[in-house]
Amino acid sequence: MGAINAVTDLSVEDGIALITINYPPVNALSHAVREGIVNSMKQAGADAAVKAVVLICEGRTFMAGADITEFGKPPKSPWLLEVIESLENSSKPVIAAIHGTALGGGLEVALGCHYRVAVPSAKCGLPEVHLCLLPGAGGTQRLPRIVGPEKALEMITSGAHVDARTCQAMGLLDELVPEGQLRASAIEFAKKVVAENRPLKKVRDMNDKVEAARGKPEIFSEFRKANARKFRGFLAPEYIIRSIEAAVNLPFDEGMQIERKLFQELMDGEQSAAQRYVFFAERQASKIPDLPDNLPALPIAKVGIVGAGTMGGGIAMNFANIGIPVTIVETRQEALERGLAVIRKNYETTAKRGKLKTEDVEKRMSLLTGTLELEKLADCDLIIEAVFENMAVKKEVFAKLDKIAKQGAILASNTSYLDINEIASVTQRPEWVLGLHFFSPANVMRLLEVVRGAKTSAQVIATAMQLAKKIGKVAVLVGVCYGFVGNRMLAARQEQATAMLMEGAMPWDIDKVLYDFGMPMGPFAMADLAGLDIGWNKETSSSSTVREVLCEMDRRGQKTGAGFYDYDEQRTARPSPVTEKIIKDFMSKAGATPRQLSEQEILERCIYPMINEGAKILEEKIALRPSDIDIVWINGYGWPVYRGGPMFYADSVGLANVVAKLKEYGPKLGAGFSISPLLERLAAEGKRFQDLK
Ligand code: T1G
Ligand code: NAD
Repeated sequence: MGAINAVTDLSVEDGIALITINYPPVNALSHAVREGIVNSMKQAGADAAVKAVVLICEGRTFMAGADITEFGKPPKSPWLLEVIESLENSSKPVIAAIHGTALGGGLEVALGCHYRVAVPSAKCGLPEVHLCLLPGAGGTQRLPRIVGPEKALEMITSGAHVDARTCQAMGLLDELVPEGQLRASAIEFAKKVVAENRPLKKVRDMNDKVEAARGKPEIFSEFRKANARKFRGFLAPEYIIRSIEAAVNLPFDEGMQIERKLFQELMDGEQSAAQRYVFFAERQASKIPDLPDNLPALPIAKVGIVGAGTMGGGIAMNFANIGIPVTIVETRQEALERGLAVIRKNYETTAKRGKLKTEDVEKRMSLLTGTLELEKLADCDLIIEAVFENMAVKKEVFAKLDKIAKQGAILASNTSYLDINEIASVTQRPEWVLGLHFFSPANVMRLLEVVRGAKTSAQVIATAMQLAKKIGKVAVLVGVCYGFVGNRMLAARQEQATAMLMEGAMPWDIDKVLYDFGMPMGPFAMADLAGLDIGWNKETSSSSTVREVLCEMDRRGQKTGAGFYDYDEQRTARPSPVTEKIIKDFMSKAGATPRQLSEQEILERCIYPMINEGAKILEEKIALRPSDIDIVWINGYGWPVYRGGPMFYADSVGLANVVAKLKEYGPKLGAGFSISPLLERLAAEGKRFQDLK
């Protein structure tokens, strides 16, 4: 037998044919892999000595799906459906041997096999929803036949990677075999199937569970209702539900046609194009051109956090979650206890939701040590400062850390806006200083802006980028400027949102437009959540802005039950006549005449200046690539992933349109506003940000 093609090998052992796929990094179902399987099945089928077939993969994982890099290119036969038919229609038993992650088309291939065995560390999932797709090779028709429609709805709309034991319990896997013995165990399993003359279990023919759900439309209507908020704006979940409905209500082949039609509609849609762009953009973000690939990361075995406030606590949890001991320093015992209590409460809440075992709560808490002595951080490998956003306070802390911390310790600041170079300048080791900008809540938000200072060393950056992945963060490398990437662009949006209040729009008008666009909330609801008094000083307050007046009236946001909005006991926001009057007073004092702003104008004046600021950030090399900016906004500010991020969105509306609108709004955008030369050039050349290399 031997090599069928460059990525497929066919061998026979004791009458069992082994089709072995080897197409790094994740054995994606490229054309060559598909061809390899189909041709191997033909050969194995024709060989009388072959009694059964095992499909297995080399490398770190079973097939992790269709080859996403082939999407949008002319498809080549054999299609995935042909591959699956060649397996399912085999006259000899076919066993899928799974390790790593059997995902998407990879799991669909396994569902086309008659039996599935896996090692306990394996996971299975249909994550196509994250690409705004649905499993288009029978996944929505075969999975419900095995696990039932309810579980299939959960699994496919969440795209979750389900552990092997749970998969076995659901009937998705026939047997778990010992770790490291997959190949031999799969062969033994195949021999057992032959010896016991077990049937060729075709999933397509397993109709009990779907028939049992027939005539129960409430399964789907209740699922839609229960997830309406979570699925808001996303197309794929509804398409998945409809496809599974077809699996319940129609014969297999008709259901497959519905699945195919729905799949193609999604594949041809804007949302999938955006989410596929984001898939690769997220992976691109970790690639730093001027960092040697093999630069080893420094070991981080002990972490110190300075400040146990809103951010310090959440940051500490990220490290305790992966077993790294953390020492947290505060100035007062009361602040320290409050900070540690918040961490325990967060863990206990997660445990109550069944997402953490009680013993793990204690294990993680035991990794946290509180102290009032900065000196206790002397042997830390990494120290992250999260004290007040005040340059003098931060410089004082860094000057002390410079004397206390061991040589080779990385010193990081979680500052939201301040100059990392200035902070580093108070130390004798600026090459060990950088910004690690987490987002609130720091134990939840996936984004980490890694801020490279002028003197930060390559090894410190490499260590930070790799550590981010270990703590489950998406790291984006950014340069030093006020507010880095995310907050700098946010300021451009906030400035316009505030300006439009003086033209006739109310906070709730502006928030509605951004909410309908897909943001989790608008700028004013967000300000109320964070607290209107961040950066506000009672002593110097002079009623010069709407925000100041609100704070002076003790309307400091959700925490005081009122801010831009009024809040009831359930913290539900309602437009406030108080705020409306304050705004109208400001307008009449300014002699401004209110006018009706269209939703289109509100949207463009909030988003286009952000895009323009993004272009300036690229000009100044504060960000490496436009897609990094998109990853910042999707993972740090709730930009809807199905719109690809502000720079991708700009390309989708057309840079020439963005420039034209910015020119049209001109003076309304403020005295200091100017259009980025890069944006103007690309627009004039009919190019996109994606064309920037
Ligand atoms: N196609 C092509 N390349 C892929 C790929 C795929 N499916 N999956 C991963 N890669 C590349 C990735 O770009 C990166 O490349 C490298 O592999 C390592 O990935 C009909 C239509 C498998 C859990 O959605 O979730 O099947 O950057 O950095 O963190 O129904 O990759 O090194 O050059 O993410 O260890 C459904 C997507 C496809 C799974 C591994 N499948 N992949 O995670 O490594 S749609 C998916 C993942 C489909 C059918 C439909 C993860 C992973 P590079 P990585 P990782
Ligand atoms: P916070 O006021 O909630 O907490 C700061 C803590 O630092 C307080 O508990 C204070 O007692 C402590 N502290 C002050 N000086 C100290 C010192 N010398 N030694 C030890 N502890 C000291 O503030 P926060 O919201 O956690 O913000 C902390 C930093 O993180 C700021 O730079 C902020 O800009 C940044 N940040 C905040 C957010 C956010 O949403 N809150 C998001 C990202 C970054």
